[in-house]
Amino acid sequence: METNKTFTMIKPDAVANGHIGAILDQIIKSGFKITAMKYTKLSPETAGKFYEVHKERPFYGELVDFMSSGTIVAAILEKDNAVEDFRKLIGATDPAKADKGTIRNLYAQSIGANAVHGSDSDENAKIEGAFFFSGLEKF
Ligand code: 3AN
Repeated sequence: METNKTFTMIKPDAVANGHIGAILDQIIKSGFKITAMKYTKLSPETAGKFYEVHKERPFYGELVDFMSSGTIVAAILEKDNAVEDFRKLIGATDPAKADKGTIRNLYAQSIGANAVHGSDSDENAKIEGAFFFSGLEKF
């Protein structure tokens, strides 16, 4: 299993609030290398497909609406122990519970509008990266 790559999105709340630069800066200064990046907007269909694993959860509709509500930045990140280290850097799903100085502590609005996504396993990092960046074998 790979352990050196993860996938992230800067979510519509953080993009709309002007935090792209600060978040990317924090990611890079924490030792991650950006190996692919895309500035884009998801349709409700695409957001629904991306979050299909959460289909049965009560917040699925809200999540899909939110993630297709504005521009996002999707990126593949590289670093030793990338998945785990990035989850630490972003903090808990609920920003009220996120450690001080984490990206969600600094920039998230709520448990739904929580500034950034980070893959939760190597397997999902691969699937999620391929969802946005196809045909880029070396990434
Ligand atoms: P994480 O992004 O920290 O891995 P998950 O996988 O539990 O968290 O949830 C995926 C996404 O669904 C979260 N990033 C968040 O935007 C949204 N979400 C999770 N729990 C809730 C909730 N209770 N209400 C609204 N949105 C939620």
